[in-house]
Amino acid sequence: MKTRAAVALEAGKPLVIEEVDLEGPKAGEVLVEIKATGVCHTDAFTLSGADPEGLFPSILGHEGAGVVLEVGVGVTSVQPGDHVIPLYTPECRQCEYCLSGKTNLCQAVRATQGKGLMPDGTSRFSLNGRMLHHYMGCSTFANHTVLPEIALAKIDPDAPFDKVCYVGCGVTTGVGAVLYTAHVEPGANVVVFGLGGIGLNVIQGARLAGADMIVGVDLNPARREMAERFGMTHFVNPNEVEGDLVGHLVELTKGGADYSFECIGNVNVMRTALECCHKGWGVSTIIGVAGAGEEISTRPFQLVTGRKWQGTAFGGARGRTDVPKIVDWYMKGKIEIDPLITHVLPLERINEAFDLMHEGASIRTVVTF
Ligand code: NAD
Ligand code: DAO
Ligand code: ZN
Repeated sequence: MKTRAAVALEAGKPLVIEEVDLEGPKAGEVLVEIKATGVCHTDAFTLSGADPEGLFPSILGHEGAGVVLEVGVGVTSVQPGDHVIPLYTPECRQCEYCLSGKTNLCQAVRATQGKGLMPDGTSRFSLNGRMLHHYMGCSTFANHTVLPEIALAKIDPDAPFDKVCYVGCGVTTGVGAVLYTAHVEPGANVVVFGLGGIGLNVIQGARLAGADMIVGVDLNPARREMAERFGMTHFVNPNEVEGDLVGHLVELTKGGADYSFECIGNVNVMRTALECCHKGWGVSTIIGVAGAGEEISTRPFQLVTGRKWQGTAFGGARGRTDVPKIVDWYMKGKIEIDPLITHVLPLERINEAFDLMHEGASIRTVVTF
């Protein structure tokens, strides 16, 4: 079939809207009509050329929602008409990783997904006879895409596509980091570095967990209002702190954070996030993705004296199990999404979504088809 897609022909160039060819689903695969997709920093990172694993030409996008149109042989967990969210972290429930119960990093299709291919080692997309790579196993910047069955979360059919697409990455990453990775408990003190599309979801995750003090740290004072709406109790702008930021945060939290989260991708901030944690038990979770080749450092004595450093991908969420629940939380009003979607654009204007992101003017732009 033909479908409309925003194609990344080469690094550093705007996406180009094209009619591309899409082959139907093979065994274990599913054809999905994408109704809406968020545009995330990771898409921009790959498009910029800075992502060492970026492949071109490709169809980017990994934060979508849509409807199942057709299923391949052997598919049992979804059927045509089901509403779904594509998962860049699939959940096969059979691999060593899934069965361990210790991680959400299912490895069932990891090798081919990382090469921009479907599990059989081929691509379903092409343009004028030239193969186009899939992206993060999702390629949601296309009106139609094909995914492995294990990479689809079946969701409430009443959930609005243009809102819950954000659960496909940002919401789950932020809220999940608090609930599934850090396991924040009621009454905890939490410090969140970076109040963007991820950090604001960490804030609302901390509120959901019953955290007491929720400190937000951002250089952009314009982020304060939204963060307060999502549950932030104290705002710190590092530019307004005289002296040492770590000392300031330790004093504010009366001894240090029980939990901190780095939601920027800045290795210096990662260090601050660890060191502002409470001696003896503070846990710092890295969410931000640092630039290629960058490294973190601290004095090992920070760890010897009981602080813990960890990271999380997709908030530690097991996609097929947890994503439908998070959509339900949204539908029941337990979490908010609507205010975070600051811009909605048609596919033809998708490049403007990247401009808005780079200007810091948007929290999330959603593209509709
Ligand atoms: P964003 O740009 O929307 O937000 C970043 C925020 O950090 C902005 O508000 C900015 O003002 C603030 N900031 C920048 N430098 C700062 C500094 N030195 N001190 C304090 N604040 C600072 O980004 P986002 O969409 O929220 O993404 C955050 C990070 O999370 C990115 O690195 C992204 O790649 C990563 N991410 C990780 C996962 C995962 O599974 N681990 C998933 C999605 C995104
Ligand atoms: O299993 O080796 C692996 C890789 C899993 C990829 C996890 C993605 C990490 C988060 C990147 C940003 C997502 C938008
Ligand atoms: Zn698995």
